[in-house]
Amino acid sequence: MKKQILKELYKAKDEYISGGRLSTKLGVSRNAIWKNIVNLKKEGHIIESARNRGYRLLSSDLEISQTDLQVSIGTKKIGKKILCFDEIDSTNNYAKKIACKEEHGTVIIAERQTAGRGRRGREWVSPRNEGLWMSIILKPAIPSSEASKLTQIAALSVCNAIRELCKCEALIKWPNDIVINGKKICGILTEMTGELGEMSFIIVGIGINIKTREFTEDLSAIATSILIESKTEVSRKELFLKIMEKFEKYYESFIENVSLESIVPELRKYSALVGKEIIVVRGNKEIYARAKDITSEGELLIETSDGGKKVLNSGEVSIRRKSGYL
Ligand code: BTX
Repeated sequence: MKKQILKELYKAKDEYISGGRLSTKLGVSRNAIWKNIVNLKKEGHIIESARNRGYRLLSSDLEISQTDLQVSIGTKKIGKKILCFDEIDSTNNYAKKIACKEEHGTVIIAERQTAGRGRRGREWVSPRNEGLWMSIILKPAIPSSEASKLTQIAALSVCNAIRELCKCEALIKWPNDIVINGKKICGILTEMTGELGEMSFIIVGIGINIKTREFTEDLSAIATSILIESKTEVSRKELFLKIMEKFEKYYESFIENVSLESIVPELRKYSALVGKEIIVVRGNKEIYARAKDITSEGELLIETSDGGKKVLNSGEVSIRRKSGYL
């Protein structure tokens, strides 16, 4: 009912729509309408209530608006609830704070992050309006050892969404980056909490450079954006909706089959590493190897110079191509 009311207010644009009209149209009492409006306001939608006139949706100042995304999204659970911020330290930090009381699938989006994080405390540069900086709260009943598979699900969702909407040759640099023409366009940070092999929630943080025209000197050698690569501006809203749609599909299949099998062929097909000479960096140790395959578990199979085979299953490694970042 909440979503239907939101849709009606959205359709009315800047006009007021009375409680009576809403109640007749949606077949519920005026009291039920009022209760749902209170909840929508609590969720952050900006709705004005005026005596004798009714309710009116006020447009948000944000370029990406919670209401706009929420009425447009077609998913069942992922992104059903969206919280948008103008500025935040890190969407992953915020998601962790609220995850206990929020429903599965809730998404946090910020126009800018002041302390965006990569893995192991590294910084993720997240300038205002230039990208999609977001985190998904997930509550799957799976053991913690399976959590890294959600990074693969997110990676394929972003990779395919970019391929479809931007006509760019996006590839997945296992385990957590998406690259175009050898430069990083997206990073994924999956974090979890839980005890004794059971987890209470997982946060999948996704950062995508969309409209950035220029990177700082230290990033320009390794980073790129969709605008730079495709020379066109993709709508952040369209890209967001496409990623949510794909993520939900892959996620549901993973939970249902307790396996990544349905997406492994595409993880292989779009791998930036398979067949390439790579350097695996773990702490200050470096292993020279050839990336051979993505396994049915979404791990990276490598062959070391002495012919030994190894499966890398943890995100706690960094991969470099022998020549530079990729
Ligand atoms: P990572 O540790 O694999 O990559 C971090 C490294 O990437 C940095 O050390 C830097 O060299 C480079 N880098 C930093 N910013 C950018 C950028 N905008 N584009 C390309 N390269 C960059 C990758 O970690 C995981 C990043 C996840 C980011 C999302 S954004 C939403 C969510 N909230 C949050 O705090 N993090 C996640």
